[in-house]
Amino acid sequence: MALTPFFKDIPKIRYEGPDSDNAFAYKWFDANKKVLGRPMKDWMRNAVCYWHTFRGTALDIFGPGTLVRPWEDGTNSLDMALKRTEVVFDFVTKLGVEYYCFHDRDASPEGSDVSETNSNLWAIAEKLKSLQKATGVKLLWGTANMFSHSRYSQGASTSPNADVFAHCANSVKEMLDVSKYLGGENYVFWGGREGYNTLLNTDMGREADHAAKFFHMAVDYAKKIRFKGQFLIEPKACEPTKHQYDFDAATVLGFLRKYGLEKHFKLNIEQNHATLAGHDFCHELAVCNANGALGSIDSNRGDVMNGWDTDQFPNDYRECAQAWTLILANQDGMGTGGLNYDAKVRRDSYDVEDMFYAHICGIDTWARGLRIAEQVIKSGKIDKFVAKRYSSYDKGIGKSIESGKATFESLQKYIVGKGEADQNASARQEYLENLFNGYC
Ligand code: XUL
Ligand code: CO
Repeated sequence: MALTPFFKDIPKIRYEGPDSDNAFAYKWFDANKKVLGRPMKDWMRNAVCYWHTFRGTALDIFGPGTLVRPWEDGTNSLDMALKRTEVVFDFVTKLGVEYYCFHDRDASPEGSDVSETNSNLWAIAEKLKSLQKATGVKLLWGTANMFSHSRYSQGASTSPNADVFAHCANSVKEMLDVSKYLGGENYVFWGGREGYNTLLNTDMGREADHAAKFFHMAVDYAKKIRFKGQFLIEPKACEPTKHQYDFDAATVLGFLRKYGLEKHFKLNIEQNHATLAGHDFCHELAVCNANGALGSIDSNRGDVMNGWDTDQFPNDYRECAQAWTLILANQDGMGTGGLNYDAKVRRDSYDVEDMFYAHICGIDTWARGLRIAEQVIKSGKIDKFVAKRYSSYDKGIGKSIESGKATFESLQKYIVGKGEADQNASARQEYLENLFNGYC
C-alpha cells in the first residue's frame, strides 16, 4: 500500500523507554511486553477515533476551525471521504495502533436521499475493508451518528416524529451490516440527542419505551445477520440535551433490566462522561464490575476547573492505574472492548505533529498506569485488605446473612444477646492511596 505523503516527516512511533528524549516515541507502551501474563497491547487494545482526529476542525462557538490538515480540500464529498480513509490508516499504522472506531457520518457523507447515503457508505466500507486488509488494522467498533443532522434535533429513536425513528432504523441496520462486513468487534450506541430539554413537551415514559423497541430491533437484526460483536451503550449525563436518558452506568443498567435487554448489552464508559454525571471514572467502572457489564472505554479527561465535556487526551497515569485495578479484576480485562481515545487536540494545537503527541501521551498514560497496576495487584495488598474488611461475612452471623438463612428475627435475637456490635476496624483510606506511590 502506498503511503500518503502527509506524515512523511514523522517517524514510526516505537517504544524507547522512560529515558528517551524523543517526543515521537513511547516511554511506557511496549506493545509486546508481558504484563500479568499478557502483552500490553492485548490488555489495552488501543483505538484511534475517526471523528475527533479526522473530522474535528476545532471550531467552537466563538470561532471557526483552526487545525491545519493538508489533505482536506474543504468539501464533504465522497471523493474527499475516499481519499481521507488512506490518511487515517497511515496515521493509525504510524502510531502502531491496532484498532479504529467510526460513526457512519465520520467516514461517509450523506447523499441527496437515504438511498444515496447508503450507497456512499458502502463505497467507503469497501475501501476501509481493503485498507484493513493491507495494514492489519481492525475495527474496534462502529456506530451511527444520530445526533448531528437537524432531523435528530428532538431525538433519534426517542424523537416524537416516527419518521425519524424509521430513519434511525435504516442507519443502524446499515451500520450493523457494515460493522459485520468489517469484522467489527463491538457496536456502540451513544444517545446523543436521546434526552429532553424541557419536560413540558416530553412524554418520558413513551420515549423510553421507544428507545427500548429500537434496541430490541437492533438485537433481532444482529441475530438475523449473525453479527457477533458485543453491543455497548455509552452513558452520558447531559450535553447536548439538558438531561440524557443514558445518564450513567447505574441508570443504563436499570433501563436494560426493565426492558429485558440486559443479556445483550455491556457498557462503554467514558472518563469525561463519568465526571459530567458527578462520578469518578472509577465509580463507573466499579458499577460495571458489580454487574458484569464492563465492555469498553472511551478515554479522555475533563478539566478540573470547569464542568463540561472538554474531551482532552488523558494524562493522569495515577487515575489510570486505579482504573486498571478494576479492569483487571475481570479475567479478560475489557474482553472485546478496548481503549478508544475519544479525545481532541486543543484549538491552538494546529499541526499534524500535535495529533501524534496527543495519542502518544494518551497511550503512554494508560501504559504507565498498567505497569503500576501490575505491581499493586501483584503485591496483593488491596485484595488482602478488602477480603479482611468483609471477613465478618465469612463466618457466623455474616455467613447466615449472605446465604439467605438469616431473618430480622434471628438477627434481632443475635444482637440483643450480644448487647452491642463489634468495633469497626479502620478503613485505611490513606494507607491504600499511598500504595500507588510505591511504584512508578
Ligand atoms: C460524545 C461521545 C461520542 C460517542 C460515540 O460525547 O463520546 O463521540 O463516543 O457516538
Ligand atoms: Co465517547
